[in-house]
Amino acid sequence: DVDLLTVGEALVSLRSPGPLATGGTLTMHLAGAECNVAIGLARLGHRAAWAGRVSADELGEFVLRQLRAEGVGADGAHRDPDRPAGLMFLERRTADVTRVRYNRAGSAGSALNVDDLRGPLAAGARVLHLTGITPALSESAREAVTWAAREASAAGTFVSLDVNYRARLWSRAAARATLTPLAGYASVVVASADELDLVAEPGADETTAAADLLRRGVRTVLVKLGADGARAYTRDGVTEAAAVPVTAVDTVGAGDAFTAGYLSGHLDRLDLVDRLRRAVALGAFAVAAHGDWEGLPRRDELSLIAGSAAGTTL
Ligand code: KDG
Repeated sequence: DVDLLTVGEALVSLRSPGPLATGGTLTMHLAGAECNVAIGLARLGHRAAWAGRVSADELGEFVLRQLRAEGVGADGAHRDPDRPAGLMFLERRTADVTRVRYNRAGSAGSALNVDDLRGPLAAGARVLHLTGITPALSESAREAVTWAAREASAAGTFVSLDVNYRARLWSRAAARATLTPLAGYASVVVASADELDLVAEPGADETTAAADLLRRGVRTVLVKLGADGARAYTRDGVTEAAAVPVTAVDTVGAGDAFTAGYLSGHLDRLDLVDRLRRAVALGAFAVAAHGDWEGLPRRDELSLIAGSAAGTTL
């Protein structure tokens, strides 16, 4: 069995350095929140696997090659001959504003279903990581993610859920209806402050939402605060971690990196403070480099920015 299994949609991300409407050069990258987390863990030496549906064409091949190149197990990937790859365009509209556009309706990834996940789940994993993106993609994907969470939690597997609300995919009310019960299967729930009420009562503030989740069996509620670091709620109280100060060049993927760092710490059996330290360190690596995951560290690189002075290493 692997350390971490994650399931979701792997996207082909096409990045434009300027306005999309004027064309020009696009660069092609693997994206998808769950893939980002799997890569973050694999870079740190954990055994990570991804399961989902990819198109049966060159784009699907690209996705699988990227995952394998990063050491992520992809034996649980199904090649779908009938559906195209999900695409994401990232348009750098100004130096500070990046716009996202999806072409993913009806994609191979969105056709994920329960049967796709039976084999990967039966193979076993210490951690099952899920996000609130995949259940927004289709009815069958929602069923698949809910089924996987229920099965894993019943088997005593540590389930991680990153709320990851995507307003372009569904309304807050629809997200809440699916994600609130889903969070009940999780051992750790990761959210930004404005996502917490999607897994609790509408309008619940941070403390109330966290208390509610802990009452429902969640062991740790992690609130991502960006440049302000993070807060963790457990039965023992609240623990805070400051962010690692870096020059941010691209915040896409920062949340996934944070989650990967936390789960790496969990797998290494670190205590809460050190799990949070690794989480904010990975978040810093992600924002300090372009790309969703390209800048994530190998284990021997962790100390490069974690509290050490920036500069040239001779
Ligand atoms: O967290 C980064 C993700 O948002 C990106 O890789 C694409 O999964 C993605 C999504 O659906 O937005």
